[in-house]
Amino acid sequence: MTKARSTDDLLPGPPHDPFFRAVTAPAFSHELLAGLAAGRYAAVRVPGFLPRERCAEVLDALKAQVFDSYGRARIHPPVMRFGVGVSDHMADGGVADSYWKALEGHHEAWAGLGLSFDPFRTCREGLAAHWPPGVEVGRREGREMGAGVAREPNQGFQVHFDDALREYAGDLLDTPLIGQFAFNLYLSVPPSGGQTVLWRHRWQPQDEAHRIPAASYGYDEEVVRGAESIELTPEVGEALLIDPRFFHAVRPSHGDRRIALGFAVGVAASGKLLTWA
Ligand SMILES: O=C(O)CCC(=O)C(=O)O
Ligand SMILES: [Fe+2]
Repeated sequence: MTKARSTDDLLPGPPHDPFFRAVTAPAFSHELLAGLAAGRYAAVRVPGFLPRERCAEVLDALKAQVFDSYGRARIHPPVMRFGVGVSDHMADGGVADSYWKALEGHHEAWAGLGLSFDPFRTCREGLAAHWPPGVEVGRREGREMGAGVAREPNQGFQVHFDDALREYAGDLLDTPLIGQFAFNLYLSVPPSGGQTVLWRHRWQPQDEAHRIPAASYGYDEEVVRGAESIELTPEVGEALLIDPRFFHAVRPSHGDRRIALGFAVGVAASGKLLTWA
């Protein structure tokens, strides 16, 4: 007979999946990246990933800019952004020419901030510092994708998942992916709200009944009812890497702007990390 190991085991409560957990660490170690890809973790947090002064430099520059909004038919409530994301340029399961055109303006806009460093490069380098296959910005038909965007979901992100395999017909990048992550680096967080919530639920066909409305990226929260969840309150300078195939959401912010640098990360069969936005 097995003995209960602690009083926790004696208390009635919802069963817990020990692999559905967020770990906090001083760096993205090899073990953590491999564990996130393998499904041993749901999220990895690295507080202080970007030093305060560097966060402030990017934030101050961004605050002087006018943010754009994601396509409002698909993203509601609206999410503001500075920079170009491919999700606004999807066409027939592929990438519309408008994406490449928009990227030119994106490069000009980011260069116009006059930053002393390239924040997306710094994020990539920190992400892959202990990952020998390395990281680079992904390519499609030989052309380099966007490196990242600044996103401001002050009214939150609806419950959704991200999976390039399901969003695009064929491979989005020139290299097929065997795993995917979503990277966020928080530059400004509100005093209340703004939590990132992850549910231990991956898309299944029946979930489409909860999509709101037909063209939206989001699902009614009913879709994750009863699923185990993790709620994370981001801190300035923190980097968060999640498995975006778990349904996730961002709660509305109160009292200040919630601005994060973000990009998608794919794992190629070679192990190389490939980013895009
Ligand atoms: O801002 C966040 O914390 C998460 C945003 C999100 O949906 C993602 O990175 O895929
Ligand atoms: Fe997402």
